Amino acid sequence: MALTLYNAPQSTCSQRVRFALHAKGLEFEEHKLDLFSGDQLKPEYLAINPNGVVPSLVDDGAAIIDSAVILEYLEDTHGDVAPMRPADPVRAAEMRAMMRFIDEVPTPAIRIPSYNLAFLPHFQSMTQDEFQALCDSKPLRREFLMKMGRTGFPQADMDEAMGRLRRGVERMAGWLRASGGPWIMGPEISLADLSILPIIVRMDDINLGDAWDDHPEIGAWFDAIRARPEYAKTYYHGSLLTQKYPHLAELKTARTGS
Ligand SMILES: N[C@@H](CCC(=O)N[C@@H](CS)C(=O)NCC(=O)O)C(=O)O
Repeated sequence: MALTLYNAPQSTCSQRVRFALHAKGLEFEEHKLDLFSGDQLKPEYLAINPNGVVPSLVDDGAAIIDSAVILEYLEDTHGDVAPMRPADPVRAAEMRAMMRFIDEVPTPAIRIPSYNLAFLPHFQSMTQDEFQALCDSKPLRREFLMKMGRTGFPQADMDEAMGRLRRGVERMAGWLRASGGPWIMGPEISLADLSILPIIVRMDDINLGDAWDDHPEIGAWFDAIRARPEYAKTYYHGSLLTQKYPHLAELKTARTGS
């Protein structure tokens, strides 16, 4: 079985899938797309993923798209190695409900500060016509980009996103307390942990890590997942925004001293 992953180092959705592939010890060919050059909108990639986003996994010629779908697909095809979905259907349903919550509430929210704090300059030098053409070329993110415009999301959108991120953090802390940890569903790591991982990493990276100052269970979870060997493989150099955008690194150093 030949696996090919189309993804981007800093893409949060890609990071979930990289983590799962490494956790299962699967060999895969990695294609890194440059999302700001528009690799994801080229006809040859749209033939794989008509949504024009990463990640996509191609398994012996079959294209599997959407990170949550890919995570489930890897359980279907490689569930015998490092299983991350409970065998009991009720527990599996609980996990899927957590994944849906994560994809409804914090996942869309993290894009707002990410774009405002890091990605916005990529769009600011464009003319309005160029920017509109870019928006129109995006099958999934046209309206999102238009809302951002070339001046960034307004404060009201940032506040709303922060509220959603805080609700995600609260819910995660509740899951960890209820399960007793160390993972969201208890003693075994599951797809729920992988789903929220890139959000927690991104929040920490862009200086929003104080959102769990009152939730030591999240700090302990974060330490535990960072200690796993697949974490370092997933977050290779260049995967964090602070590794690409020096102003974010300076902000973080000023707050945490590290
Ligand atoms: N629901 C999709 C969302 C994928 C997505 O939004 N990917 C972003 C990176 S995290 C992307 O490719 N953006 C490219 C663009 O906006 O043009 C998934 O989970 O795979």
